[in-house]
Amino acid sequence: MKLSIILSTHAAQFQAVAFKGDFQSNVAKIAGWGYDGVELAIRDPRLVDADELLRVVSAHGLEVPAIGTGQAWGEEGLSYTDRDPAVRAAAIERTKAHIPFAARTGAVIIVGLLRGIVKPGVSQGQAMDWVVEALRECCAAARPDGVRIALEPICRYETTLVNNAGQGMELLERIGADNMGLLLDTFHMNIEDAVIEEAIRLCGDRIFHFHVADSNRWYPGAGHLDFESILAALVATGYQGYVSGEFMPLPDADTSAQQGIAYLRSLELF
Ligand code: LER
Ligand code: MN
Repeated sequence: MKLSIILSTHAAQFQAVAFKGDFQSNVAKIAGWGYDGVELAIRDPRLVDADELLRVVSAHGLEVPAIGTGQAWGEEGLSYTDRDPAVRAAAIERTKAHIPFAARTGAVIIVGLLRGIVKPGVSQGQAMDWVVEALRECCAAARPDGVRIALEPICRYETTLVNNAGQGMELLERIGADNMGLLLDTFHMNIEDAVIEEAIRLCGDRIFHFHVADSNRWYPGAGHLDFESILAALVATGYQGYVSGEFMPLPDADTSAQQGIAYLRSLELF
């Protein structure tokens, strides 16, 4: 199974991203530690030079398994569930704007908090309808290029819109697109899914991407999750994608990345 870690192309506020800024030297370090890929967190594709990003990543022998989009929410407040239709439309357009780079790299486009939260004056049902409409439109736009989109169940402390694996599968059912799947994140599953391995089995071949952090959102091995068992369940689904580190840069970014990969590679599965 291949391993990646998240790298933001720009400075960002979200804390569970170990590497931000100074792209080239971060890519070199990540490759040097033995990772196979970098998951790129890109706020706005118009702000990055895709050719240059790919040149740097390829020069270090890395792949780009996924593109994270959450900074458009975190830094700009875009979401599919805003009361303002212009903001909802902008969130959909921003998702679509990732399609060309995703097509070039084979990356999955991640929808985390870009779906948004339930804002005052909006019902949960209305918000979910907007999420379904938005993702149907994005999947239709991505399909001709063979691009896949992964919705991430996210814990209750960040949103009420799709917290666990079962709700994620229900959403996929409603969207009804074969290029729509799920991103499962062990940090969120530890809070929301009664048995993480069962959640993985439930999602099966609809798992398009996978985030790892330990129970405390430190690097795997720093908390109490049973990664041997969790990743065995993932392998048993036939998953061929990346396991991507999304954890706090603690005690510092370099140490967390090195400890995380050392621990994961020490498991039989890698
Ligand atoms: C993003 O992948 C994630 O896991 C969320 O916690 C972001 O808010
Ligand atoms: Mn995540």
